[in-house]
Amino acid sequence: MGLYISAFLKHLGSRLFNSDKASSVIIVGLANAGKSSLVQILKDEDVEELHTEPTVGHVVETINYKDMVNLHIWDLGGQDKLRFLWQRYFLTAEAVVFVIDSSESERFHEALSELENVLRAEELRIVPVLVLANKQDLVKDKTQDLSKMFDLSSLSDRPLKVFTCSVTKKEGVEEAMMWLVESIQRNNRR
Ligand SMILES: Nc1nc2c(ncn2[C@@H]2O[C@H](COP(=O)(O)OP(=O)(O)OP(=O)(O)O)[C@@H](O)[C@H]2O)c(=O)[nH]1
Ligand SMILES: [Mg+2]
Repeated sequence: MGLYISAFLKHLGSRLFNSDKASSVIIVGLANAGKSSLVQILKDEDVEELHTEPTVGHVVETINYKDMVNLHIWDLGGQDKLRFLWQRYFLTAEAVVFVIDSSESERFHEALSELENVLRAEELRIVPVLVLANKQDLVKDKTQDLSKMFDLSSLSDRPLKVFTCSVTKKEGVEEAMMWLVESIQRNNRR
């Protein structure tokens, strides 16, 4: 009997407070930046080896992140011919992760221009944007500071923050994700 009551209360609580609801997060960025690799380690922190193929269209995963929040993660293909598809996902997105390959300085300009397009989208006006300067393990210039180049927070009043990380080394991802989860939760309370 006690079990039934506690299950009922849990169900009631989740209906009232919507705690089972998954927040939609879109992951975008140029091809080969490490988006699908990121999803793999979010799904399974203990995974030893990452295997990815270029994403065509989208791949969606539902993840319970650290027992804190359910995330519907939309991993979108970054090849230039596929980027026009990103905007289809803007309307339902509650957060954006924009991944950059920090070792590919010749494509920073292109990445920045795509990030600006995302920030200009009306549907995403208030959603938090996490910029992940990935592949830090490949960066030779240790003075490189992408947090200035890719920090466009002065142009908008939404939560936007740049974090450095290496997805394959599993460094820096957790801190960045915690910021994102807290930003989503703060937005949902508004
Ligand atoms: N050295 C290094 N390689 C990484 C890192 N993150 C991802 N990679 C590698 O980068 C390559 C591309 O990774 P993906 O995750 O498939 O890239 P993507 O952004 O999903 O690419 P598209 O699906 O084409 O848009 C793979 O070989 C990954 O192993 C990292 O932090 N460091
Ligand atoms: Mg991919």
